[in-house]
Amino acid sequence: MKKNSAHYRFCFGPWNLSEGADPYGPPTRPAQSFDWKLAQMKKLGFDAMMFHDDDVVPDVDAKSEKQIIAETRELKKKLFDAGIAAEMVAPRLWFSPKTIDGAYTSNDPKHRQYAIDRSRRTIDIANLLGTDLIVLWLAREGSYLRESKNARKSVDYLVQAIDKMLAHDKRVRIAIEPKPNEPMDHAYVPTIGHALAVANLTRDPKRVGALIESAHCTLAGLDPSDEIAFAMSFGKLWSLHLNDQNGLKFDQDKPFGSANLRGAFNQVRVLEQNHYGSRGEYVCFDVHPFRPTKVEHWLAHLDNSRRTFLKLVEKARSYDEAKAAQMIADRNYQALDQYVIEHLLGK
Ligand code: GLO
Ligand code: MG
Repeated sequence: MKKNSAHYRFCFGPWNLSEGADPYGPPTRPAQSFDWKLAQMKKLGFDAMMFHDDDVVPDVDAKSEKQIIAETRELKKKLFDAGIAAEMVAPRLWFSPKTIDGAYTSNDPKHRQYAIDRSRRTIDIANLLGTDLIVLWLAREGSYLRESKNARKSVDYLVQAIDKMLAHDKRVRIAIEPKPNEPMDHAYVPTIGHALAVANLTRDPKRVGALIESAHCTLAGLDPSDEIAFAMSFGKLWSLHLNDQNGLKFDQDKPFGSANLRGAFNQVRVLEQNHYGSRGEYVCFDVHPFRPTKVEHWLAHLDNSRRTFLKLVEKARSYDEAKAAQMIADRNYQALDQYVIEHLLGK
């Protein structure tokens, strides 16, 4: 295998230092300030932070343009002083009373407009932070019951919204983060194939790509490494949320490699083979601490995910491609299977 000389750069978001609340119980760790989170990121030696618009400007809907600019500049200075880059900004379109029944695909035209206006503001925030990447996790674009929405029209609404964002800024790039379910019963853009198909309908398909999250692929019953390979075939993998997921349940956001180490190896291998990171893309971990995690162990899920990733990079680089090729040529997949297992076990 051709060695990937690119040095990987790592990223997480403020929400990944979460407090442990779930639908059945309250937080298990006290909320921390942004400054504390930034300091932890520095301590861990990560390179970049990803943001929701309201991670940058809390309560963004209630603020004037002037205030938004001032607060974004203030945060930009903190990032600069810490030597941390802003990887992307995502409009948080799933909290507002105006997005209860969907954002870009709401049945109410006023609410669709709200989603577009907020997304344009997100682009302005991203510009001030020095990133051209906007991530769209389409949390509420789907349905709880089929008859409540028009799935055909929803695709038009999505394309129209993305077109407005592309027109707002000539340089902006949009990465769609597909997820098949949760919070919706079914989402309109469940897989990377759907995301790229939607991209193709927009006014500038070159500027619309994708972000893959391992757990979301698993929830769709798909293999994350194949999804990564698919997006990379189109040159469209612009960001990555590595994590893990134990089968078809609620979205678990486990540490990378925690549930399926071999699956994690295959993700790293495909990233290596296709030189992920060579165009400046970051490896982001969209992971959360297990709920019982104590305050003193609060950073471990991020540190561990990166450790696992880097160990798997070594495993991908030391994988004996010639030996594997012989087994493949001989159609001896039993031997290939055992080779992979023993390689991962360190034999
Ligand atoms: C949830 C998503 C979420 C997004 C984030 C950025 O399932 O993975 O964490 O990645 O909001 O848009
Ligand atoms: Mg994610």
